[in-house]
Amino acid sequence: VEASIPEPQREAWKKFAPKPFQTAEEFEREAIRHIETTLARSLYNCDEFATYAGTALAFRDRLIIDWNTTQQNHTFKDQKRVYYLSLEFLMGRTLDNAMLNVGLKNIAKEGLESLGFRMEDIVAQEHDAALGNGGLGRLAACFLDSLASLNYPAWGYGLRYRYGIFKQEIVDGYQVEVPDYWLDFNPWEFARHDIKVDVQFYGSVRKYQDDDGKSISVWEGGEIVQALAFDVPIPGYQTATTNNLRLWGSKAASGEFDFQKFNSGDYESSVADQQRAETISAVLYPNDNLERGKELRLKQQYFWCAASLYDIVRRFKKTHRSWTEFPNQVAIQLNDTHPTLAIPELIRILIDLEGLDWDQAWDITSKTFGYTNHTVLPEALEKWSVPLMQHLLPRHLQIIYDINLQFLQYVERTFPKDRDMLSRVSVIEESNPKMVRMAYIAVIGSHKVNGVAELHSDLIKTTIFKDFVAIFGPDKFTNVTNGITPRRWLHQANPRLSELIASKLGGYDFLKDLTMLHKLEAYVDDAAFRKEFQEIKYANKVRLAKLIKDSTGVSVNPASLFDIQVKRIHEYKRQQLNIFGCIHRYLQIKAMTPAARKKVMPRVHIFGGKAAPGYWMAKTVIHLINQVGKVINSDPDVGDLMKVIFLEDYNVSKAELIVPASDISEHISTAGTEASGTSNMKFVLNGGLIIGTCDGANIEITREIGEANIFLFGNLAEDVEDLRHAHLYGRYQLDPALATVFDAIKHGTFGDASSFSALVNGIVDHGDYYLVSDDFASYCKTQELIDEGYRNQEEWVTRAITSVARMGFFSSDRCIDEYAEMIWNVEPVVPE
Ligand code: CBF
Repeated sequence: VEASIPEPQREAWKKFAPKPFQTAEEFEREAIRHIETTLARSLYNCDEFATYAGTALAFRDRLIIDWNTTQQNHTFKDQKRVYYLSLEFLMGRTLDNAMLNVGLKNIAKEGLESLGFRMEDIVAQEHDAALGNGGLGRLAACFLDSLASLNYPAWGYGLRYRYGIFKQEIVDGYQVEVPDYWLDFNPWEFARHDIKVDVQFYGSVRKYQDDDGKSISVWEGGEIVQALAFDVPIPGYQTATTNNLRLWGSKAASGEFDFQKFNSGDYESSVADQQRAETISAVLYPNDNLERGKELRLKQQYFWCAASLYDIVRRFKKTHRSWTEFPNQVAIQLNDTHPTLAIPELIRILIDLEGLDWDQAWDITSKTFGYTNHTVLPEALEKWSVPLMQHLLPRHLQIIYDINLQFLQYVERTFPKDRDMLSRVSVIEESNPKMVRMAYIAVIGSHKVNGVAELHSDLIKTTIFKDFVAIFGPDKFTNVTNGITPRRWLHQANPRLSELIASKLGGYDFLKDLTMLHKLEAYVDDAAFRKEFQEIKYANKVRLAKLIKDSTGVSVNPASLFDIQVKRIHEYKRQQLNIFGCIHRYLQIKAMTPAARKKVMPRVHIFGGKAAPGYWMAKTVIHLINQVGKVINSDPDVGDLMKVIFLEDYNVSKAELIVPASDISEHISTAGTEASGTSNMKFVLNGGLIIGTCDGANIEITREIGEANIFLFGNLAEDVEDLRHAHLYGRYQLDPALATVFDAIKHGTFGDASSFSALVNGIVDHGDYYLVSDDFASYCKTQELIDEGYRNQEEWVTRAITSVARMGFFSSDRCIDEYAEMIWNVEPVVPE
């Protein structure tokens, strides 16, 4: 209040308050003003990058106006807010999305053309904000878009990594990681120099009794690192609501370097504190579905949770409500277990700093949090060693012990005869060293736990959280099937398809209510619609063929069947199954007569994705794909019948080009391993069919679009355990076609065979954990069905259009409404 303009002067302020641009001319004026005055460039010195920067700054100004109004309005309305805590936000580029969401892309296009620039070239200047690894981070970004579009008062909280996910280069067929320094020019963030939070690490806990005999804990000593807020505006689609994403950067608490050390000649250690502090937010850990237990990662997690909680509590305290109101004003969603420390942190704040007793603090905390589980893979389940936790966060470890004690006492009372249950559900794993099981804290400390697709939500209840279902009852566990934002993944990525749909549906309302797509089924037999639908797909394939040529030098024929698998490289996602399938196809073509070859359906097999730098087997898969491509793409016997492409540095902006260009995409994880998958949804929404296993959201996609429109294959989740057993006890036979593929690899057809021996041996000798051999025959058979299906273009188009029409369920807007109703209990706020 003290900082605001006094009432009598407000009229003067309002008179001069900035007005958002509306016309192409006003846009041009703003862009040029920024190019000249903010960037100090001139008419004679304005390239595409400067024009991007001017355009971005002009749009940023627009966003800020709505952002300020939204934040004021939310403060004024004082409704319950959602806080989405995610260690990853894979945002991609912002400008295109911002232009479309505020509905001014055409105006900007006109303005840019009159300055002599093409919109595509300008948009392409932007560096991706790649603060995530894959599905989990991109889901968070889609959710932010939906939260704003649906007018929910919501904030995202994350870390402002100086380096996002590494840039991938392919050198001699191998992945090489190059740092991604994305912050050279980032117009979309605002450093809030006034919002700083001190975050404590290490030290010790002193306990004493106060005059009333109450036990008091004081966490003292150790080291302080400062969290500095960077805010990113998140505009909703066709609404003035512009929410906030707050990312924390780390700084030394003292701010500057140590002058005394500097003056005494100790230059290196004079900056050591500063560097150590800044390291916390320096890099995104590049592991997807893999936890390595590194101390710096735990530091990142606490740093971010502590700063976010401080901020949330500070905002709540401004309203002077009683603490019991906290869960009525605040919903915090934990995106995976990464923010689990927020639970003991809130308890610490309530007990140690606000003086509440345990029962009150626990009641408030457990009503506030919801937890989303994204994986059942054992290697991805977070555990932290007790000695490390004791060292870094001594007070939190005590609180975790207290949570565990209360919980185990309850379990003992409820299941007095089941002693084993206590060790199974204990938050502390009795290993050497002892480990803290983060997922268990997240389950115990949240009022709802959800999985991200039906099969996955069922699996967590029967596997990793089985005992917890018995303890808390089934109602605590629920499902919210993932979704994607149709704004980015249809309207922005595939503008021609979006326009075609709008022309039939009477406008773009389907982008706000994706279920409206069902009306497209009426056009499935409309010849003109079908023709245009096909032309759009072809044009998108031409666009991708150009990207392939530019980045790999290989020419591909856009009339071929484009078969795409783009996602993180991981054994469970089974890119190895795909590349073995390619080799099998290649060997078949080689064995054919020229007459038989004429009947082959030409295909381009496109791969893309990053492997975690330390994940050697995934890197071997990348190497094999590149080696196979090298041989096949230059084999004159094969020509255009088959090409194998590895597109380097797969990221969000490349996905926007790749996804609309598929005929078939591959979602072929071992059944029961892919929690949901979201690229499957993106491909189908863009008129591509999919080949997939009965896994994750593939199952619900099948339910929605119909079995006739999807190519399912492979073993079911319920059979996986038995099959793995069969492998271990030698009761299985290697698929003969796969054996032939392995022979070709072993004979050096694709270069040094020893490079791939681990990959082959993992299947032949070491249990084939991902069941590649078991699914190989049905995979190859299904690929043949795809070839046949694609030959009949009329039927193929019918399937593709029908599928698009039935994808309404997979909008992230539907997810957000489900979270809001079932988990958060929040209502939208109508914008002013
Ligand atoms: O729920 C979003 C996605 O999260 C993951 O990427 C993850 O990191 N655990 C899963 O692997 C995906 O299945 C899921 O779609």
